[in-house]
Amino acid sequence: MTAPDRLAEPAASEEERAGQDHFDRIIAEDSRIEPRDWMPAAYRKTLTRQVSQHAHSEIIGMQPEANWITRAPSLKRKSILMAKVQDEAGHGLYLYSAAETLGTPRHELNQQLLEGRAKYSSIFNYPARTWADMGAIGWLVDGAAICNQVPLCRASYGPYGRAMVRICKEESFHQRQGWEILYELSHGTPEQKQMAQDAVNRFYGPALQMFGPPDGDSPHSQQSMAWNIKRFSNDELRQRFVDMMVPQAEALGLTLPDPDLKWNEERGHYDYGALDWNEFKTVLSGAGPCNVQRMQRRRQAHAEGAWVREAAVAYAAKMAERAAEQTEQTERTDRQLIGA
Ligand code: BYC
Repeated sequence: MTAPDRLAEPAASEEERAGQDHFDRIIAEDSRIEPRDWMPAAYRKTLTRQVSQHAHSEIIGMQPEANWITRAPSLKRKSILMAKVQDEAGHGLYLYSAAETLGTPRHELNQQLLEGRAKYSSIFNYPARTWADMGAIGWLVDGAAICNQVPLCRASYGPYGRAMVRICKEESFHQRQGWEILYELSHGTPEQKQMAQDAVNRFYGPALQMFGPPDGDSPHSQQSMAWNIKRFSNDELRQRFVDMMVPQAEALGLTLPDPDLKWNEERGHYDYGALDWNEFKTVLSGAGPCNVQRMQRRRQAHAEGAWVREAAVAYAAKMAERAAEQTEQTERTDRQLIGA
């Protein structure tokens, strides 16, 4: 454990001291913290923030792709896209479940999103204008998600790491379907190839910003890395992503929209041009191209789903009542049998 954290949270009681020692040992051994283990309040807070923001991103992230389900160019494409959007809903559910184990109920996390108190990934505030955008989202956005999320499978918080394992497997399928859409388009007519290139041009920069602000402007990174939540810094993962995407773009026959992209022999990495961090800040402040639309749609879907939640609660109450009646009946029969 880092010294600043110990100073920020002095362990008061003997129980807390023992808890902190246990926590420090687990982190030092690169092992896992589980929900019932003692953990520093700041660790719980940052994880609740990160995991719930991640869950919100999955749920809001359904919107740009759902937009194309009715317009997919074939039945096969439609069913693949539907499965992908459904997967994103599933990812949201695993992540809300993992976040809940930290003590904040799901309805409260959801409320934070609906009231604009919680963030979700900047990338989902961009419009999906053409069918090629489904390819670019799959290839670039899910590609960035894999790069960012594979290390999270080793996050120190057990429920989060375990949720990420399954999510990453599904993300690999998502990236391949995006790649395949772009490959078909870039090997189709000149217009189709242009459509693919245009989608890549629009999504490449925002995909690089998914990794978060540059390390020097990232308030949470240092502590999250000391706690083994994040395994690599934002810039390290961004670099890894660029290095991974350059040969893939070549194989697709498309170009990445960055005139400064160049192999640097000395560093053993690609150099890349500056990103537009003002645009990133604008999107985070709620003024991106689709922020208002995304939140309106989410609030509308939440309101329209009220009857489903009410029905689920009523069904659960009915089942509990039946189970209680059955237990009572069994006990009565038992008492009769033993003549009590
Ligand atoms: N967009 O100190 P930093 C997906 C915020 S889902 C918006 O670096 P941290 C997919 C950050 O939250 C993709 N906000 O923070 C789904 C913090 O704000 P607060 C989502 C961003 O947490 C459906 C502030 O900026 N992936 O791929 O150490 C279909 C300072 O940043 C962004 C995850 O959530 C951003 N891009 O690092 C298809 C992965 N970047 O809370 C695909 C898990 C930063 O202080 N999360 N912020 O107000 C993470 O790995 C980390 O939370 C981040 C940020 C790397 C995103």
